[in-house]
Amino acid sequence: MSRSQDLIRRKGEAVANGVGARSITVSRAENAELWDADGRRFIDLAVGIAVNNTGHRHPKVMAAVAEQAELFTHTCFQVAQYEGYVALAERLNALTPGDFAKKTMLATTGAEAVENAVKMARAYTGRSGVIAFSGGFHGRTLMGMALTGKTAPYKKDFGAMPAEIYHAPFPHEYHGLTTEDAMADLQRLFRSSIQADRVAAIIVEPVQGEGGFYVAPTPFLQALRALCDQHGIVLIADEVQAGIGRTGTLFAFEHAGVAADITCMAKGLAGGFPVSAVTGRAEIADAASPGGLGGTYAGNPLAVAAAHAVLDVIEEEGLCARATEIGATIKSRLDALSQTPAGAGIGEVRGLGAMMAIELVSDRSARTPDAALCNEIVAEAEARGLIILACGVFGNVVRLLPPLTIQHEMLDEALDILEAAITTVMDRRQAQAA
Ligand code: PLZ
Repeated sequence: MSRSQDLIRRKGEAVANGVGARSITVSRAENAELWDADGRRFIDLAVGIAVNNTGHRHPKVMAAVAEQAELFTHTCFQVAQYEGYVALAERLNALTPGDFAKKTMLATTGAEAVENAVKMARAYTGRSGVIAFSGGFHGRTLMGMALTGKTAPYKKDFGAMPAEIYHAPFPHEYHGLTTEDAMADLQRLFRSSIQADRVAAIIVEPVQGEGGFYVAPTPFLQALRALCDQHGIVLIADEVQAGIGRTGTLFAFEHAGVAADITCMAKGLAGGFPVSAVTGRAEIADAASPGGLGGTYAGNPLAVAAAHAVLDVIEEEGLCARATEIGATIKSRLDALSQTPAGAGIGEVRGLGAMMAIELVSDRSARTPDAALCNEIVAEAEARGLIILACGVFGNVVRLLPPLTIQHEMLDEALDILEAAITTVMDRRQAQAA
Protein backbone atom coordinates (compact mmCIF):
# COMPACT_ATOMS: atom_id res chain seq x y z
CA MET A 1 0.00 0.00 0.00
CA SER A 2 1.39 3.43 -0.94
CA ARG A 3 1.62 6.22 1.63
CA SER A 4 -1.28 7.98 -0.09
CA GLN A 5 -3.44 4.86 -0.03
CA ASP A 6 -2.63 4.32 3.64
CA LEU A 7 -3.51 7.93 4.49
CA ILE A 8 -6.82 7.64 2.62
CA ARG A 9 -7.58 4.42 4.52
CA ARG A 10 -6.85 6.08 7.87
CA LYS A 11 -8.95 9.10 6.87
CA GLY A 12 -11.89 6.79 6.24
CA GLU A 13 -11.54 5.35 9.73
CA ALA A 14 -10.80 8.52 11.70
CA VAL A 15 -12.47 11.48 9.96
CA ALA A 16 -16.20 12.19 10.01
CA ASN A 17 -18.02 10.95 6.94
CA GLY A 18 -19.46 14.37 6.08
CA VAL A 19 -15.98 15.72 5.42
CA GLY A 20 -15.65 14.65 1.81
CA ALA A 21 -12.18 14.56 0.26
CA ARG A 22 -10.58 13.81 -3.09
CA SER A 23 -8.10 10.95 -3.32
CA ILE A 24 -5.18 13.39 -3.61
CA THR A 25 -2.77 13.72 -0.69
CA VAL A 26 -0.09 16.34 -0.15
CA SER A 27 3.31 16.47 1.48
CA ARG A 28 4.50 19.82 0.11
CA ALA A 29 3.62 22.48 -2.45
CA GLU A 30 5.34 25.34 -4.24
CA ASN A 31 3.67 27.95 -6.46
CA ALA A 32 1.59 25.91 -8.98
CA GLU A 33 2.99 22.50 -8.06
CA LEU A 34 2.09 20.02 -5.35
CA TRP A 35 3.69 16.70 -4.33
CA ASP A 36 1.67 13.94 -2.76
CA ALA A 37 2.56 11.66 0.16
CA ASP A 38 4.51 9.42 -2.25
CA GLY A 39 6.35 12.31 -3.88
CA ARG A 40 4.21 12.25 -7.02
CA ARG A 41 4.00 15.69 -8.69
CA PHE A 42 0.79 17.49 -9.68
CA ILE A 43 0.11 20.82 -11.33
CA ASP A 44 -2.49 22.46 -9.12
CA LEU A 45 -5.28 24.33 -10.89
CA ALA A 46 -7.45 24.30 -7.78
CA VAL A 47 -5.13 26.13 -5.36
CA GLY A 48 -7.26 25.19 -2.35
CA ILE A 49 -10.40 26.44 -4.14
CA ALA A 50 -9.24 29.89 -5.29
CA VAL A 51 -7.19 30.54 -2.14
CA ASN A 52 -3.53 30.49 -3.13
CA ASN A 53 -3.96 33.12 -5.86
CA THR A 54 -0.35 34.11 -5.20
CA GLY A 55 0.73 30.46 -5.47
CA HIS A 56 1.67 28.02 -2.75
CA ARG A 57 4.20 29.50 -0.28
CA HIS A 58 4.87 32.80 -2.02
CA PRO A 59 8.25 33.91 -0.55
CA LYS A 60 6.92 37.35 0.46
CA VAL A 61 3.89 35.84 2.19
CA MET A 62 6.05 33.29 4.01
CA ALA A 63 8.48 36.00 5.12
CA ALA A 64 5.67 38.22 6.42
CA VAL A 65 4.21 35.35 8.46
CA ALA A 66 7.64 34.35 9.82
CA GLU A 67 8.34 37.94 10.85
CA GLN A 68 4.98 38.23 12.63
CA ALA A 69 5.54 34.87 14.36
CA GLU A 70 8.63 36.35 16.02
CA LEU A 71 6.48 39.06 17.65
CA PHE A 72 3.15 37.48 18.68
CA THR A 73 0.78 34.98 17.09
CA HIS A 74 -2.48 35.64 18.92
CA THR A 75 -3.96 38.05 21.41
CA CYS A 76 -7.63 38.13 20.40
CA PHE A 77 -8.19 41.60 18.98
CA GLN A 78 -10.86 42.34 21.61
CA VAL A 79 -8.21 41.80 24.32
CA ALA A 80 -5.17 43.54 22.77
CA GLN A 81 -5.37 45.55 19.54
CA TYR A 82 -2.62 45.34 16.93
CA GLU A 83 -1.68 47.60 14.08
CA GLY A 84 -1.91 44.98 11.30
CA TYR A 85 -5.64 44.52 11.85
CA VAL A 86 -6.35 48.25 11.78
CA ALA A 87 -4.09 48.76 8.75
CA LEU A 88 -5.84 45.94 6.88
CA ALA A 89 -9.20 47.55 7.65
CA GLU A 90 -7.90 50.88 6.33
CA ARG A 91 -6.57 49.17 3.23
CA LEU A 92 -9.78 47.27 2.44
CA ASN A 93 -11.89 50.39 3.09
CA ALA A 94 -9.87 52.10 0.36
CA LEU A 95 -9.67 49.15 -2.08
CA THR A 96 -13.24 47.83 -2.15
CA PRO A 97 -15.59 49.32 -4.74
CA GLY A 98 -17.66 52.34 -3.67
CA ASP A 99 -16.74 55.97 -3.23
CA PHE A 100 -18.15 56.33 0.29
CA ALA A 101 -16.94 56.06 3.87
CA LYS A 102 -16.41 52.41 4.85
CA LYS A 103 -15.52 50.32 7.85
CA THR A 104 -14.28 46.74 8.12
CA MET A 105 -14.46 43.79 10.49
CA LEU A 106 -12.22 40.75 10.16
CA ALA A 107 -13.28 37.17 10.72
CA THR A 108 -11.75 33.81 9.85
CA THR A 109 -13.77 32.06 7.13
CA GLY A 110 -15.91 32.99 4.15
CA ALA A 111 -19.02 31.67 5.86
CA GLU A 112 -18.35 33.91 8.85
CA ALA A 113 -17.95 36.92 6.58
CA VAL A 114 -21.38 36.16 5.13
CA GLU A 115 -22.91 35.67 8.58
CA ASN A 116 -21.57 39.00 9.77
CA ALA A 117 -22.67 40.85 6.65
CA VAL A 118 -26.22 39.63 7.30
CA LYS A 119 -25.99 40.64 10.97
CA MET A 120 -24.87 44.15 9.98
CA ALA A 121 -27.64 44.46 7.39
CA ARG A 122 -30.28 43.35 9.90
CA ALA A 123 -28.99 45.68 12.61
CA TYR A 124 -28.92 48.61 10.20
CA THR A 125 -32.30 48.10 8.53
CA GLY A 126 -34.23 46.65 11.46
CA ARG A 127 -35.57 44.11 8.95
CA SER A 128 -35.08 40.36 8.85
CA GLY A 129 -35.56 39.00 5.31
CA VAL A 130 -32.61 37.97 3.17
CA ILE A 131 -32.74 37.08 -0.52
CA ALA A 132 -30.10 34.89 -2.15
CA PHE A 133 -29.97 33.16 -5.54
CA SER A 134 -30.46 29.58 -6.57
CA GLY A 135 -27.16 27.94 -7.42
CA GLY A 136 -25.34 30.35 -5.13
CA PHE A 137 -22.93 29.19 -2.42
CA HIS A 138 -22.40 31.11 0.80
CA GLY A 139 -20.92 28.62 3.26
CA ARG A 140 -21.62 25.71 5.57
CA THR A 141 -22.70 27.45 8.78
CA LEU A 142 -26.42 27.55 9.57
CA MET A 143 -27.05 30.91 7.88
CA GLY A 144 -24.49 30.18 5.15
CA MET A 145 -26.10 26.89 4.19
CA ALA A 146 -29.58 28.43 4.37
CA LEU A 147 -28.48 31.13 1.91
CA THR A 148 -26.79 28.55 -0.31
CA GLY A 149 -29.01 27.79 -3.27
CA LYS A 150 -28.39 24.05 -3.53
CA THR A 151 -29.92 21.37 -1.33
CA ALA A 152 -27.72 18.26 -1.66
CA PRO A 153 -25.21 17.94 -0.16
CA TYR A 154 -25.19 21.31 1.61
CA LYS A 155 -28.59 21.31 3.35
CA LYS A 156 -29.36 17.60 3.22
CA ASP A 157 -30.50 16.31 6.64
CA PHE A 158 -29.59 19.63 8.35
CA GLY A 159 -33.02 21.31 8.65
CA ALA A 160 -34.85 23.29 9.81
CA MET A 161 -33.33 26.27 8.02
CA PRO A 162 -33.42 29.70 9.69
CA ALA A 163 -36.53 31.70 8.87
CA GLU A 164 -36.95 34.52 6.33
CA ILE A 165 -34.45 33.31 3.72
CA TYR A 166 -35.69 33.37 0.13
CA HIS A 167 -34.18 32.30 -3.16
CA ALA A 168 -34.64 33.83 -6.59
CA PRO A 169 -33.29 32.52 -9.90
CA PHE A 170 -29.81 33.62 -11.01
CA PRO A 171 -29.62 34.58 -14.69
CA HIS A 172 -27.89 31.77 -16.61
CA GLU A 173 -28.00 32.96 -20.19
CA TYR A 174 -26.56 29.62 -21.35
CA HIS A 175 -29.62 27.90 -19.89
CA GLY A 176 -32.05 30.48 -21.24
CA LEU A 177 -32.65 32.53 -18.11
CA THR A 178 -32.16 36.23 -18.80
CA THR A 179 -31.61 39.23 -16.55
CA GLU A 180 -35.18 40.32 -17.29
CA ASP A 181 -36.51 36.92 -16.15
CA ALA A 182 -34.47 37.11 -12.95
CA MET A 183 -35.61 40.65 -12.14
CA ALA A 184 -39.24 39.74 -12.84
CA ASP A 185 -38.89 36.85 -10.41
CA LEU A 186 -37.72 39.16 -7.65
CA GLN A 187 -40.88 41.23 -8.15
CA ARG A 188 -42.88 37.99 -7.93
CA LEU A 189 -41.10 37.18 -4.66
CA PHE A 190 -42.04 40.62 -3.28
CA ARG A 191 -45.68 39.94 -4.18
CA SER A 192 -45.88 36.34 -3.06
CA SER A 193 -43.47 35.80 -0.16
CA ILE A 194 -41.97 38.89 1.45
CA GLN A 195 -42.76 42.55 0.98
CA ALA A 196 -39.77 44.56 -0.22
CA ASP A 197 -39.65 46.73 2.90
CA ARG A 198 -39.14 43.65 5.10
CA VAL A 199 -36.01 42.64 3.18
CA ALA A 200 -32.76 43.51 4.97
CA ALA A 201 -30.36 42.30 2.28
CA ILE A 202 -29.86 40.73 -1.10
CA ILE A 203 -26.67 38.68 -1.33
CA VAL A 204 -25.11 37.83 -4.68
CA GLU A 205 -21.91 36.37 -6.07
CA PRO A 206 -20.56 38.40 -9.00
CA VAL A 207 -19.52 35.07 -10.51
CA GLN A 208 -21.30 32.05 -9.09
CA GLY A 209 -18.47 29.81 -7.90
CA GLU A 210 -19.61 26.42 -6.63
CA GLY A 211 -22.73 26.96 -8.75
CA GLY A 212 -20.83 26.67 -12.04
CA PHE A 213 -18.84 29.83 -12.83
CA TYR A 214 -21.82 31.70 -14.23
CA VAL A 215 -20.87 35.35 -14.58
CA ALA A 216 -23.54 37.77 -13.34
CA PRO A 217 -24.42 39.93 -16.35
CA THR A 218 -23.56 43.62 -15.86
CA PRO A 219 -27.20 44.70 -16.40
CA PHE A 220 -28.23 42.25 -13.66
CA LEU A 221 -25.86 43.72 -11.05
CA GLN A 222 -26.92 47.22 -12.11
CA ALA A 223 -30.59 46.30 -11.80
CA LEU A 224 -30.00 44.76 -8.35
CA ARG A 225 -28.27 47.97 -7.28
CA ALA A 226 -31.24 50.06 -8.45
CA LEU A 227 -33.74 47.70 -6.80
CA CYS A 228 -31.88 47.84 -3.48
CA ASP A 229 -31.71 51.64 -3.66
CA GLN A 230 -35.43 51.82 -4.39
CA HIS A 231 -36.40 49.70 -1.37
CA GLY A 232 -33.65 50.51 1.13
CA ILE A 233 -32.24 46.98 0.89
CA VAL A 234 -28.55 46.34 1.67
CA LEU A 235 -26.73 44.84 -1.34
CA ILE A 236 -24.11 42.30 -0.21
CA ALA A 237 -21.40 41.21 -2.66
CA ASP A 238 -20.09 37.74 -1.88
CA GLU A 239 -16.59 38.10 -3.36
CA VAL A 240 -15.27 35.16 -1.34
CA GLN A 241 -14.35 33.13 -4.44
CA ALA A 242 -14.26 35.77 -7.21
CA GLY A 243 -12.43 38.51 -5.31
CA ILE A 244 -8.77 39.40 -4.70
CA GLY A 245 -7.50 39.61 -8.27
CA ARG A 246 -8.96 36.34 -9.51
CA THR A 247 -11.13 37.84 -12.28
CA GLY A 248 -8.65 40.46 -13.54
CA THR A 249 -9.73 43.21 -11.16
CA LEU A 250 -9.24 43.23 -7.41
CA PHE A 251 -13.01 42.73 -7.00
CA ALA A 252 -15.29 41.17 -9.62
CA PHE A 253 -17.99 43.80 -9.02
CA GLU A 254 -15.62 46.32 -10.63
CA HIS A 255 -16.33 44.78 -14.05
CA ALA A 256 -19.94 45.93 -13.73
CA GLY A 257 -19.05 49.35 -12.34
CA VAL A 258 -21.35 48.62 -9.41
CA ALA A 259 -20.57 49.04 -5.70
CA ALA A 260 -22.29 46.84 -3.16
CA ASP A 261 -23.06 48.23 0.29
CA ILE A 262 -21.11 45.37 1.89
CA THR A 263 -18.34 43.27 0.36
CA CYS A 264 -17.42 39.84 1.80
CA MET A 265 -13.89 38.56 1.21
CA ALA A 266 -11.96 35.45 2.29
CA LYS A 267 -10.07 32.74 0.34
CA GLY A 268 -7.54 34.68 -1.78
CA LEU A 269 -7.19 37.45 0.79
CA ALA A 270 -4.34 35.83 2.71
CA GLY A 271 -2.96 33.19 0.35
CA GLY A 272 -3.90 30.21 2.51
CA PHE A 273 -3.91 31.72 6.00
CA PRO A 274 -7.42 31.91 7.41
CA VAL A 275 -8.78 35.43 7.50
CA SER A 276 -11.93 36.91 6.03
CA ALA A 277 -13.25 40.44 5.90
CA VAL A 278 -16.52 42.31 5.75
CA THR A 279 -16.19 45.83 4.43
CA GLY A 280 -19.25 48.03 4.19
CA ARG A 281 -20.71 51.50 4.26
CA ALA A 282 -19.61 53.01 7.57
CA GLU A 283 -23.16 53.52 8.82
CA ILE A 284 -24.11 49.90 8.08
CA ALA A 285 -20.91 48.41 9.52
CA ASP A 286 -21.40 50.56 12.64
CA ALA A 287 -25.01 49.52 13.25
CA ALA A 288 -24.10 46.56 15.50
CA SER A 289 -23.32 47.53 19.08
CA PRO A 290 -19.86 46.83 20.61
CA GLY A 291 -19.42 43.14 21.37
CA GLY A 292 -21.99 42.16 18.75
CA LEU A 293 -19.32 41.31 16.20
CA GLY A 294 -16.00 39.52 16.55
CA GLY A 295 -14.55 36.15 17.52
CA THR A 296 -11.58 34.68 19.37
CA TYR A 297 -9.47 34.11 16.26
CA ALA A 298 -11.06 36.83 14.09
CA GLY A 299 -8.29 38.73 12.33
CA ASN A 300 -5.51 36.41 13.48
CA PRO A 301 -2.17 38.28 13.42
CA LEU A 302 -0.34 35.72 11.25
CA ALA A 303 -3.15 35.70 8.69
CA VAL A 304 -3.36 39.49 8.74
CA ALA A 305 0.39 39.71 8.02
CA ALA A 306 -0.15 37.28 5.14
CA ALA A 307 -3.02 39.40 3.80
CA HIS A 308 -0.87 42.52 3.68
CA ALA A 309 1.82 40.59 1.81
CA VAL A 310 -0.75 39.14 -0.63
CA LEU A 311 -2.13 42.60 -1.44
CA ASP A 312 1.46 43.89 -1.94
CA VAL A 313 2.33 40.97 -4.24
CA ILE A 314 -0.83 41.43 -6.34
CA GLU A 315 0.17 45.03 -6.94
CA GLU A 316 3.94 44.53 -7.36
CA GLU A 317 3.63 41.57 -9.72
CA GLY A 318 0.71 42.96 -11.74
CA LEU A 319 -1.39 39.89 -10.95
CA CYS A 320 -4.73 41.41 -12.00
CA ALA A 321 -3.39 41.89 -15.53
CA ARG A 322 -1.88 38.41 -15.36
CA ALA A 323 -5.30 36.98 -14.42
CA THR A 324 -6.78 38.48 -17.58
CA GLU A 325 -3.92 37.05 -19.63
CA ILE A 326 -4.28 33.57 -18.08
CA GLY A 327 -8.02 33.62 -18.82
CA ALA A 328 -7.42 34.57 -22.46
CA THR A 329 -4.86 31.76 -22.89
CA ILE A 330 -7.23 29.19 -21.40
CA LYS A 331 -10.16 30.41 -23.48
CA SER A 332 -8.35 30.34 -26.80
CA ARG A 333 -6.91 26.86 -26.18
CA LEU A 334 -10.26 25.40 -25.12
CA ASP A 335 -12.32 27.17 -27.78
CA ALA A 336 -9.96 25.66 -30.38
CA LEU A 337 -10.37 22.21 -28.81
CA SER A 338 -14.16 22.58 -28.85
CA GLN A 339 -14.00 22.85 -32.68
CA THR A 340 -12.41 19.37 -32.92
CA PRO A 341 -14.10 15.97 -32.48
CA ALA A 342 -12.40 15.59 -29.06
CA GLY A 343 -14.18 18.77 -27.95
CA ALA A 344 -17.67 17.57 -28.88
CA GLY A 345 -18.75 17.55 -25.23
CA ILE A 346 -17.73 21.16 -24.62
CA GLY A 347 -20.92 23.19 -24.45
CA GLU A 348 -19.38 26.45 -23.37
CA VAL A 349 -16.03 27.84 -22.25
CA ARG A 350 -16.69 30.82 -20.01
CA GLY A 351 -15.54 32.83 -17.07
CA LEU A 352 -13.96 36.08 -16.04
CA GLY A 353 -10.18 36.52 -15.90
CA ALA A 354 -8.51 33.48 -14.39
CA MET A 355 -11.83 32.08 -13.13
CA MET A 356 -12.54 29.88 -16.15
CA ALA A 357 -14.84 26.93 -16.67
CA ILE A 358 -15.88 24.35 -19.22
CA GLU A 359 -19.55 23.33 -19.21
CA LEU A 360 -19.88 19.75 -20.42
CA VAL A 361 -22.96 18.57 -22.29
CA SER A 362 -24.15 15.37 -23.93
CA ASP A 363 -26.06 17.32 -26.58
CA ARG A 364 -24.80 20.70 -27.66
CA SER A 365 -28.03 22.04 -29.10
CA ALA A 366 -30.18 20.91 -26.16
CA ARG A 367 -27.36 21.87 -23.73
CA THR A 368 -28.00 18.72 -21.71
CA PRO A 369 -25.68 18.65 -18.67
CA ASP A 370 -23.23 15.71 -18.66
CA ALA A 371 -21.95 15.28 -15.11
CA ALA A 372 -20.48 11.85 -15.93
CA LEU A 373 -18.26 13.37 -18.62
CA CYS A 374 -17.14 16.05 -16.19
CA ASN A 375 -16.20 13.48 -13.54
CA GLU A 376 -14.35 11.33 -16.07
CA ILE A 377 -12.29 14.31 -17.22
CA VAL A 378 -11.45 15.34 -13.66
CA ALA A 379 -10.36 11.75 -12.86
CA GLU A 380 -8.31 11.38 -16.06
CA ALA A 381 -6.59 14.71 -15.41
CA GLU A 382 -5.77 13.55 -11.86
CA ALA A 383 -4.30 10.31 -13.24
CA ARG A 384 -2.11 12.46 -15.50
CA GLY A 385 -0.92 14.73 -12.68
CA LEU A 386 -3.29 17.70 -13.01
CA ILE A 387 -5.62 18.86 -10.24
CA ILE A 388 -8.86 20.41 -11.49
CA LEU A 389 -12.24 20.70 -9.78
CA ALA A 390 -15.82 20.03 -10.77
CA CYS A 391 -18.64 22.42 -9.87
CA GLY A 392 -22.08 23.45 -11.10
CA VAL A 393 -25.65 22.97 -10.00
CA PHE A 394 -25.74 19.99 -12.38
CA GLY A 395 -22.19 18.88 -11.50
CA ASN A 396 -21.15 19.20 -15.15
CA VAL A 397 -18.68 22.08 -15.04
CA VAL A 398 -14.89 21.80 -14.86
CA ARG A 399 -13.38 24.87 -13.22
CA LEU A 400 -9.85 26.06 -13.68
CA LEU A 401 -8.27 28.20 -10.96
CA PRO A 402 -4.56 28.53 -11.68
CA PRO A 403 -2.48 30.56 -9.27
CA LEU A 404 -2.04 34.01 -10.82
CA THR A 405 1.71 33.48 -10.39
CA ILE A 406 1.81 30.36 -12.59
CA GLN A 407 4.71 30.38 -15.05
CA HIS A 408 3.69 30.58 -18.75
CA GLU A 409 5.29 27.18 -19.52
CA MET A 410 3.56 25.57 -16.54
CA LEU A 411 0.17 26.85 -17.72
CA ASP A 412 0.89 25.47 -21.21
CA GLU A 413 1.86 22.12 -19.67
CA ALA A 414 -1.35 22.09 -17.61
CA LEU A 415 -3.47 22.82 -20.68
CA ASP A 416 -1.63 20.10 -22.65
CA ILE A 417 -2.55 17.62 -19.91
CA LEU A 418 -6.15 18.85 -19.83
CA GLU A 419 -6.47 18.50 -23.61
CA ALA A 420 -4.98 15.01 -23.48
CA ALA A 421 -7.38 14.07 -20.68
CA ILE A 422 -10.43 15.33 -22.59
CA THR A 423 -9.26 13.58 -25.78
CA THR A 424 -8.66 10.28 -23.95
CA VAL A 425 -12.08 10.37 -22.28
CA MET A 426 -13.84 11.14 -25.58
CA ASP A 427 -11.89 8.37 -27.39
CA ARG A 428 -12.79 5.92 -24.63
CA ARG A 429 -16.46 6.87 -24.88
CA GLN A 430 -16.41 6.43 -28.63
CA ALA A 431 -14.76 3.01 -28.30
CA GLN A 432 -17.43 1.97 -25.75
CA ALA A 433 -20.24 3.16 -28.03
CA ALA A 434 -18.81 1.28 -31.06
N1 PLZ B 1 -19.00 32.24 -0.38
C1 PLZ B 1 -18.81 32.48 -2.81
O1 PLZ B 1 -17.18 30.16 -2.65
C2 PLZ B 1 -16.53 28.79 -0.22
C3 PLZ B 1 -16.50 25.78 -0.56
C4 PLZ B 1 -15.91 24.46 -0.60
P1 PLZ B 1 -15.62 29.24 3.69
N2 PLZ B 1 -16.42 28.02 -1.41
C5 PLZ B 1 -15.74 26.77 -1.36
C6 PLZ B 1 -16.68 23.50 0.21
O2 PLZ B 1 -16.92 22.41 -0.30
O3 PLZ B 1 -17.02 23.83 1.36
C7 PLZ B 1 -17.38 30.03 -0.29
C8 PLZ B 1 -17.66 30.65 -1.51
C9 PLZ B 1 -18.49 31.78 -1.52
C10 PLZ B 1 -18.73 31.68 0.80
C11 PLZ B 1 -17.92 30.57 0.89
C12 PLZ B 1 -17.64 29.97 2.24
O4 PLZ B 1 -16.30 30.16 2.58
O5 PLZ B 1 -14.29 29.87 3.93
O6 PLZ B 1 -15.55 27.86 3.14
O7 PLZ B 1 -16.48 29.32 4.90
